[in-house]
Amino acid sequence: MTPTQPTAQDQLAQARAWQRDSSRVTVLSGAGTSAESGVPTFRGPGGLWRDFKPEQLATPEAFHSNPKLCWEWYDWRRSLIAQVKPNLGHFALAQLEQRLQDSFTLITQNVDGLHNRAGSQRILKIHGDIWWTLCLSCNRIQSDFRVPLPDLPPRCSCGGMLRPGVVWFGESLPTLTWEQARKAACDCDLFLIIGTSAVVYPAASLAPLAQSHGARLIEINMEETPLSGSADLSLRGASGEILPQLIDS
Ligand code: BV8
Ligand code: ZN
Repeated sequence: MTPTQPTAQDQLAQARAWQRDSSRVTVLSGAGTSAESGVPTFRGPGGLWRDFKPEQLATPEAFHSNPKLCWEWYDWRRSLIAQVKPNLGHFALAQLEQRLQDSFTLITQNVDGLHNRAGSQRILKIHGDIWWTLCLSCNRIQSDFRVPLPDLPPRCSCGGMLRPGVVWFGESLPTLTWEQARKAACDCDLFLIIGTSAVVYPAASLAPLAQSHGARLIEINMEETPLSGSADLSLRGASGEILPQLIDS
C-alpha cells in the first residue's frame, strides 16, 4: 500500500501550521510575485522586451555601450509598472509584516516597488529599485517617478548622466542590504521563497543558507525550480492566491 501523496490542501494546512508556529519569518520574493499584477517575469513566456534577454541589457557593459537603448528598456518597464497595481500576494506579505513586526523580514529581488505600494515597510531590496536613479558624476541616488522620462539617458541636476538604481549582472549587491538579508536568512525558523526561478545568485543562496541554520523552507511557485526538491514544502500555484490563504489567521 503506497502512502497517498498529500493533497494541495494538506500541504497548505501544513504550511499554515508552520507559519503560525514560527517565531521569525523571512521571505525572498522574485518576479513571479508581481506576475499577477501584469509585470512580465524575466524568464517566463513573453519575456521582457523586444528580442533582448535581460542578461544582455541588465549589465554595465550594455549600459556603457548604449545608454540610450538601455534606458529605453527601463523607461518602457517603468511606464508599464506605473500602470499596474499590487496584487493580493503583495498585500498578504504587508499584512504578515504588520502582524509579526520585527520578527518578519522581506527580501526582494524585484525592482518594481510593488511591495512598497502594498504597504510593506521594511524591505531589503537586494537588486535595487527601478524608481531610483544614480548619477555617474556626483553619485547621488534619487527617487524619480517620471514616466516617460523627458530624455534618454536622463541627466542629473549636476549635468552628469544618470543610470537606473538597480544591480546589474556582474555587479555586487549593496553590501549592507546583502549582509542584512544573510542575517535574516540565518536568524529565521521559516523561510518562504516566492515566485523566483532560483537561478540568480547570490540571491538564490539565501534559501539553503536559511535551511543550514535550521529554518523550514516553503516554496510558492507555479512551476518546479532547482530548490523544489530540497524545500520542506513546495506549494504549486499562484502567489496571489496562495499567500492570502497561507497567512489567513
Ligand atoms: C554577482 C535587477 C558577483 C536589474 C537583476 C556568469 C557571468 C556573469 C555573472 C554570473 C555568471 N554566472 C552566474 C553569475 C552571477 C549572476 C547570475 O546569477 N546570473 C544568472 C543569470 C546565472 N549574478 C550576478 O551577476 C549578481 N552579482 O554575482 O556579483 C560579484 C561579486 C563580487 C564582486 C563583483 C561581482 C547580480 C544579480 C542581479 C541581477 N539583477 N535585476 C533589473 O531588474 O533590470 S536579476 C533579475 O532576475 C531580477 O531581479 C529578478 O528578480 C531576478 C531573478 O529572476 P526571478 O525573480 O526569479 O524571475 P524569473 O522570471 O526568473 O522567474 C519567475 C518565477 O516566478 C518562475 O519560477 C515562475 O514559475 C514563477 N511565477 C510566475 N508567475 C507566478 C510565479 N510564481 C508564483 N505565482 C505566480 N503568479
Ligand atoms: Zn549628479
